[in-house]
Amino acid sequence: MPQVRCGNLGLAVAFLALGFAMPAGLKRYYGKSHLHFITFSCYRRLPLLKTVRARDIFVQELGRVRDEMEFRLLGYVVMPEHVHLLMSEPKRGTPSTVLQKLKLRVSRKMRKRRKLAGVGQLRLPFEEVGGPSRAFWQPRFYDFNVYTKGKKTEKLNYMHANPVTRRLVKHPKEWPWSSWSFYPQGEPGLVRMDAEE
Ligand code: NI
Repeated sequence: MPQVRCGNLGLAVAFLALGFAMPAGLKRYYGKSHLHFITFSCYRRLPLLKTVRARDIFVQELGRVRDEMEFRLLGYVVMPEHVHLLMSEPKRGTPSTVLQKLKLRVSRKMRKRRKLAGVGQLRLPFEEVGGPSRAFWQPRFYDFNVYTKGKKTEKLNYMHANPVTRRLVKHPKEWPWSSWSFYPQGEPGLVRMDAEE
């Protein structure tokens, strides 16, 4: 399902028609200058971001899409099979259009890498399990509006602790694919972080 407003509306209508409440995090609230805590996963939650290379590509594209669409990036973590972002709304478009672009850009880059690597060599798992569509991302994303300082801190702490909770590392500093080094030290990490306003 495309990450656009009409798509979400269609989803909302479908849920209402089935007599269900819209699942939390799928309903969009835009235009209130809130921050957005976004969560999205790799296709079937496969660990398609398990390599250093894949996570580096993701972070690089995240920075590029931020510059192009002009949103403020306040926090992130790239996990082996999912990503969290804390971001402002972009100058043009919505978090949905940002996610659409980012997901497309990253999956294209990953495919390009596969071609460069040559046939039969370095087969990425999504080729084997993703089938002919070679999907990289799970459709949709979860979006929670963040508009208090307390919630912002909570989400940042949650993101930075994620690799430790998952026992990938012992300390957040050992996982460079997050905004940890920026808080509160303000040290630059793999991608530039933005000031809140
Ligand atoms: Ni997580």
